[in-house]
Amino acid sequence: TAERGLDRDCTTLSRHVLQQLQTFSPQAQDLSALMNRIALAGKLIARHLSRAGLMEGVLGFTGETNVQGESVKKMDVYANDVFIAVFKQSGLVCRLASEEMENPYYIPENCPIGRYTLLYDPIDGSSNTDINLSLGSIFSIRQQEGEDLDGSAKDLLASGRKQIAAGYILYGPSTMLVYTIGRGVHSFTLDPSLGEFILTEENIQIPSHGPVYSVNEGNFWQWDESIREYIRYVHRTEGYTARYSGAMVSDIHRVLIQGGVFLYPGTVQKPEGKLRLLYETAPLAYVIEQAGGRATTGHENILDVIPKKLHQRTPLIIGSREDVAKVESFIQNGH
Ligand code: AHM
Ligand code: MG
Repeated sequence: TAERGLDRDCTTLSRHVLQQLQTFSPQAQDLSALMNRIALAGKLIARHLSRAGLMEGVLGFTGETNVQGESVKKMDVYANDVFIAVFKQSGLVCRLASEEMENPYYIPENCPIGRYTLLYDPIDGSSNTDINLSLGSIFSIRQQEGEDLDGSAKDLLASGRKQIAAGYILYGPSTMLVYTIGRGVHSFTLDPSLGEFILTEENIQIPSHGPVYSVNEGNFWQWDESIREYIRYVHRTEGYTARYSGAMVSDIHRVLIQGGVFLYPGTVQKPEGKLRLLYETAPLAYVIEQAGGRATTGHENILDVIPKKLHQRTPLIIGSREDVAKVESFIQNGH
């Protein structure tokens, strides 16, 4: 059995970023360094997760509630702090904004020169934490626009088209990193003995249609009738299969590879749904669009949505072109 890493001449993540940009331009160097830092955060979190059950005080809730009104887990705090610690030393990032922090976190020592902002969800799928199931981290990088002298970070209230890199880390049986810098989507697998993310697949293309539909059907009576109608259509049509893990990074990763659609629609109580635009839906939309798929709120391309606030939520319908179009047609035309 040949080892993939050797077969492929061990293309590491940082080398891959440089190769894609085919240049030693400052931006190529910056992006390579930024991706390297994200990879380091991923390795630290993966290591912590793999031993979580063996350590005291690592799992469970902190007893606090975050800005979103959700109970915070110790793992959320740990992973949030890992990203901060890793980017403090990067020199490149002046601000970080995440699901776990009400306002952006500024790194003053990086600010005059740090030209980038990192937006991230440190732990996606928090409900999987204490039961040893798949989790993720989601990241997005934007160029800082203007000086942000008043610390309002207003320049972040711009569409997902402003992302210069985005992706996710999937903590599953192995740890994978999937990213795009606008030149296709590429996946890497962590070789724990080398401590390196090694290229596993380049230019991933999502199938135009697939068997998977991934949605929390427990919310059925909370949805709009058009979403219920779509699900009824799925139920009476042959060839669909339901998959929903509680961590969208893993569900959307499955959809990326096998095709299909992931939905988190609005509900009666939360018309905008649950997921946040800047560090959840926009980065995943960027990845899926780069792989030839689509992401929409049902009425607007996710990458065109301009948020009014940092933690704005959007409904999400994401995946294979034809499957997303089908859901859209139920929302817009009722069939
Ligand atoms: P989180 O970042 O707080 O974990 O929330 C995001 C997660 C998604 O990964 C997942 O698809 C969804 O929330 C599950 O929510 P629900 O239990 O409402 O279906
Ligand atoms: Mg999240």
